[in-house]
Amino acid sequence: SEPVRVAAVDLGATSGRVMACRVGSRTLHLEELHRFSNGGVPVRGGLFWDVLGIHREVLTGVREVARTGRLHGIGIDSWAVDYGLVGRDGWLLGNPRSHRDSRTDGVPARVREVVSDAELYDVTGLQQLPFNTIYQLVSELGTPSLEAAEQLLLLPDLLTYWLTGEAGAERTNASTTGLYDVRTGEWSLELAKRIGLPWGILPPLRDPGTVVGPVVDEVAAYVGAPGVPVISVGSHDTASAVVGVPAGEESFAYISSGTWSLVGLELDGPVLSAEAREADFTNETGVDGTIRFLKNVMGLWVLSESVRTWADKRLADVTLPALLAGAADAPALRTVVDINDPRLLTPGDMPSRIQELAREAGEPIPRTPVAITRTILDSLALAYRRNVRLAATLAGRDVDVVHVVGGGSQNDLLCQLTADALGVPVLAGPGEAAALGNGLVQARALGADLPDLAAMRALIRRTHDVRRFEPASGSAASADWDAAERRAAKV
Ligand code: ADP
Ligand code: LRH
Repeated sequence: SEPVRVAAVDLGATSGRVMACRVGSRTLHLEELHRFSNGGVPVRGGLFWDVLGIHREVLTGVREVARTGRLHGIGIDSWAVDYGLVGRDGWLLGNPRSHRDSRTDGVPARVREVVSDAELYDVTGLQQLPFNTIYQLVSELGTPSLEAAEQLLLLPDLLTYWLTGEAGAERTNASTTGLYDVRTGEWSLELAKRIGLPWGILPPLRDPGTVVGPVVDEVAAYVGAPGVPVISVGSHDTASAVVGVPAGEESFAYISSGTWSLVGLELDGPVLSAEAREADFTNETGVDGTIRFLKNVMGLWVLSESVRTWADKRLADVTLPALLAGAADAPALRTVVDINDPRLLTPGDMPSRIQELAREAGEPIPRTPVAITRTILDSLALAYRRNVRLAATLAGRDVDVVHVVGGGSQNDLLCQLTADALGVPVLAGPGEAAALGNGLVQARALGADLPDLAAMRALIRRTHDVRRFEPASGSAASADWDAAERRAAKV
């Protein structure tokens, strides 16, 4: 069949990009045509997204794709859980908040008084993250905007609404809200009613891979592409990234490594056992009815926020390449901390927080940017080790290899540490797995012969290089990680 060329819009919490993705029967090509930086905007104690700015960047990028060739479709994925509220007249009510805003402090405990954690997990299968949409909404109860809200639109759905005029909720992202029944694949209206949320604002659900509609006239005129369809993709960036994992027949775990690290397995159905709940694993819905059984690990956010802090202090040589080169030569596993400590969630002076965690844990305190960088990477690898092993045990699976995708797959030191920590090979790349997953799902909706995820992944393997990291051999290496794990467990 004819190759298709689509715009894959992939919005991360630290950067957004618009790619031209060309998909043929034996070819798959990604071209980055627009990239912009993204981040929370602090105002009056709140942390917001500049959503109109993001919309404008999306339009700029899509126009660039249209200017440089044919444009057959547009698909948008972004980070999960955050949303805008839309009023009766269709206008956005207020500015969407970032999940790193502290307005949800104490809210999970209030919800727990009405619905126990066990009941909640049994319906939604989600990790208890304070920023899940359900908690953000509860924090808004009684506010003028929630009272006036007619629809809740998750961020990629909101941007899709502005492109097409069609409101809806794409399933992979809906599954991150805490209001979605992971077994039935529908909103849990009963849950919403029990905690007093206005359940009528939850829009109709749609599957990834359906055509939402053509762009509205104003968008068509701006990008110069009348009638081009917007296609719903795995609109949760992690769902698209997992589509983009170039796995074959092997028993694999994945780490979608960006601002967050999402560490887990692809399964056919959810694991809702008490053990999975106690281990705080999430069951998010993937493309083609799969389940993403994973743990949110704090991720490279801790490093990027540290770099930002050092840059603000005008410290010399604190660029990422210099820090990583230094960290590669620093002593291994000297200091490990609990990288998932909730104090690392909000923006701020990350290096001081890392030092504080080390002090509390009785670990040597890292003093220099390089030492702190090494502590972050060792601690991330340790968290990957713990959670890949936990996922495998909880799901009754083996793991022979770990695929790392996303920006973090370019961090050689972290990939090697991950292989060493787990004692299995790491396959790193593609760095833009989410954009590939986005483009492939669009291509299929437009008629490409990609019947299932296996076919999509085979095409990625054929067209993209993957780098292999072998684990360090020898019992001394694994004994070091065992000892570090015991130290971390005492934290
Ligand atoms: P998101 O989509 O969440 O914004 P990305 O997938 O773009 O995140 O990953 C961003 C992270 O990837 C950065 O914080 C950085 O740590 C890492 N990264 C990106 N490029 C490189 C590189 N060339 N070398 C090392 N790390 C990199
Ligand atoms: C990664 C991600 C992750 C969510 C978080 C809010 O970008 O979507 O899967 O938990 O952002």
